[in-house]
Amino acid sequence: MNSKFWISSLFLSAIIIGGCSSGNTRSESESESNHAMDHSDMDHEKMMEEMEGMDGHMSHINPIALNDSTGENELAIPPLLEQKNGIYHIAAQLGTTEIFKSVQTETYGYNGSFLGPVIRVNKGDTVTFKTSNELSEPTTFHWHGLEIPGEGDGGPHHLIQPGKSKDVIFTVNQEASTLWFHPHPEGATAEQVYKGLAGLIYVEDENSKSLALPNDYGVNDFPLVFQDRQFDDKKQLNYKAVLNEDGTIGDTLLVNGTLNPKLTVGKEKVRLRLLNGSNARNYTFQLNTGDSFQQIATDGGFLNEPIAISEITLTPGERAEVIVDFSKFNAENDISLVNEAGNILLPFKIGEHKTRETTKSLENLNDFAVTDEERNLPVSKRLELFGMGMHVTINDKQFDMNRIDFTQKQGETETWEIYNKPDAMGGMIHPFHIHGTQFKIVSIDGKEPSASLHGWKDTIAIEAGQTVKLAVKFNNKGIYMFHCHVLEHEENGMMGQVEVN
Ligand SMILES: [Cu+2]
Repeated sequence: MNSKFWISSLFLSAIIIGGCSSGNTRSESESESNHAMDHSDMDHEKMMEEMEGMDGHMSHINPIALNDSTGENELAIPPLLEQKNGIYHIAAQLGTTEIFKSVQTETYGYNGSFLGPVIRVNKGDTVTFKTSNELSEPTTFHWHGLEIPGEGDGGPHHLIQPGKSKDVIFTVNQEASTLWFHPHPEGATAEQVYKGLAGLIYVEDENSKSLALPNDYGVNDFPLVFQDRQFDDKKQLNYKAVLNEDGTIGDTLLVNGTLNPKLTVGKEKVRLRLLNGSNARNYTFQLNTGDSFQQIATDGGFLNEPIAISEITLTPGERAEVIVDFSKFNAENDISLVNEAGNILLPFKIGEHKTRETTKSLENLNDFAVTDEERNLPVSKRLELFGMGMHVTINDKQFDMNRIDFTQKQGETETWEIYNKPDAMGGMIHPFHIHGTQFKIVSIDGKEPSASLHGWKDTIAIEAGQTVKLAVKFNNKGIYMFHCHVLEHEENGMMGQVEVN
């Protein structure tokens, strides 16, 4: 299609609907669209100039639809990596992987050719992550969601050269949660993740072990890493060829690296730990039948009690844990996890087996609360996210490794106010992530967040025009990144640094 025509019609539709569109937007309220238009005049010319040169690449919408999973392959379950005398070995490696039948695709992985293991740690344990770089390029090991001293965080300052190793020693000091890890080298994060560097971290504690939750790994408790990819004619991952400055998306979904996956489950309650590990695509997860399921956890811990929902949106970097009760379905039912467009992400095959009795109710999972003190704290850090493509900024600045943008005292809670300033196109969702902390969402546009967000978070989807207030506390010292988790926005400079001392 003629790109200018496509872009101008897109612009026109942006005016008509007054916001970013279907695939990448959670809601379009009228106030939002009016707000977006207030800003459009001054930015209009600059944006139109940019769009002329953009070669049809725009991800204000998700222009590439996902293929349905045919369900022909059983979902891969990553190996569990447990400690041996407190030590975990984690190596970034090059390899080839048979994603498509009889085709070898060049990939990256941790302790293997593609993706990584699930690293399981226990609260209170002092552990050593022995990391090594067996790639032919520098990388880092970043632990997304982990409260860890800055020097072990694996941000862009912590490059490990090929053939080199680094030990990261720390004490696990946060509650049970599903975290993840991935590289974070400046300029190569998006490509390295795209090629397969990502894995999960499970934090367990006394609470998670005593609750009546499904917790048999790979039996009734499943990790699900969602990543969309665009393969070339030779079924290779040619990142530079498909790179989109506003977020690289593809037509092919891999779940745990499996193409066309299906998951065989018992006739029982099953726990799904969802990670949006994509570079840029958002997913609104639903059951094809419209049935509800229960959300039990956010990024950094359990909700206070399970909540019944019929859909949940995760932007890149975000996690949620949900429980689907398959005891009400049987083998004849055609049950799948689908996205907002109805694309089949993961079909389920329901067996007759049962792992355990599921009569125990699930209540009192946690005691999370936003206190009055946190609610009434004045704003001490203001951030404005703005722009698109190569021109994304935070407070009008692009990332500079030699600039500290903010400082904060260890153990002190501050209120961060983050505004996603719309552009002439309406703008897009920026998933905002802070390293080294789990924060609380105090408000979104002055209102209480939904029950789904009433828990510990490290990444929050901020829609165009929205202002969020977060209560942020760092329990460790060091330099931490904060950034948009659309990996191409991060690469393009939508990132800053806070020094905690
Ligand atoms: Cu962004």
